[in-house]
Amino acid sequence: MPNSKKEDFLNFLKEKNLLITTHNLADIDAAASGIVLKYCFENYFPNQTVHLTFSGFSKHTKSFVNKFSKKFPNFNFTFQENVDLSDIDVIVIVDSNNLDQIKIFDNLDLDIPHIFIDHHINLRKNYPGNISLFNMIFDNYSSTSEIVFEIINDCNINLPIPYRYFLVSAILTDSGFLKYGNTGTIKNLNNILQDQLEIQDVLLLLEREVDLSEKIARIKALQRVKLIRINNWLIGVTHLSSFTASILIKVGFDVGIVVSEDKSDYRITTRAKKQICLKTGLHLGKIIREINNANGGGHDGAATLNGKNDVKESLNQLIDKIKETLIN
Ligand SMILES: [Mn+2]
Repeated sequence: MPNSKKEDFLNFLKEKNLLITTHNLADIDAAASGIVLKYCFENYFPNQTVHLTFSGFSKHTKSFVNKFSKKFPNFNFTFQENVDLSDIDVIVIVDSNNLDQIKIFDNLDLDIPHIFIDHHINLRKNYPGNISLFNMIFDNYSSTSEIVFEIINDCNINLPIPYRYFLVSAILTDSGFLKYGNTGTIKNLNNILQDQLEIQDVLLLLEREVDLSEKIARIKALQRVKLIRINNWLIGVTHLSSFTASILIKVGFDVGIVVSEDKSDYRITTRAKKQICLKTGLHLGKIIREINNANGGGHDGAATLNGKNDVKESLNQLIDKIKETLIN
């Protein structure tokens, strides 16, 4: 990322009241990006107010926070649930570039000034309040935390150890433990770790215990999976209440699709192996963005769709578009 871009961004934020936020149910990358960026701004702009608001943490983030707090009991995870927006000058949104996913914008004018720092494919929606000149949206980064880390480096801020653990945890989760990372990811990891952190300690923080009911739910989801074969590619489609399509990939599918429904709301999570993306040009994020009457996006090998009422229609569109890519 060009240095001038970071400089312009930091200059613009000078002498302004700042608010940092992220998408609903913050994952580890979103939470780390927000918390670490707040630390950075507070040190770089010592005379400014910096607020941080989350609508809540995801299940995985909560279990991570529990373990992390045992290792670092003094670490401050606090954030505001409600912020008085009347004296906020700029909102910095991390790990999303879609205002539909940002809780505080539910009842807000979209023209309140905001900037995105994100690694998801750019939606290019023209929000009236977005100061797009300062957006830092780079989909060649495997996590937002890496972009945040580069900003911190530019500010010459020496990040305390717990914050480093948090960033490394975020990078490892979002890069699928480097499966979706690149050489830049490894360089960033090395710069954060230095000689002060032990990577095995980070892995312990990220271990996830699966409870019995979740195990049973997964097994049942596998029992009712529908198999679609296109040439030598295997697509698996199933229903499961918690959103993880990666179990289908582990079993041997090239593309996994998991549908979760809650009353009229539904969510479809998709995963694809790197192989199939490289060989066929499959890009789940792009396909999902083209689906009518639903909202979503993501990367080539991982993307999510949210919608209401018409789950069958969206699922059919999705499967048809995947088939089209694989047949050609
Ligand atoms: Mn992320």
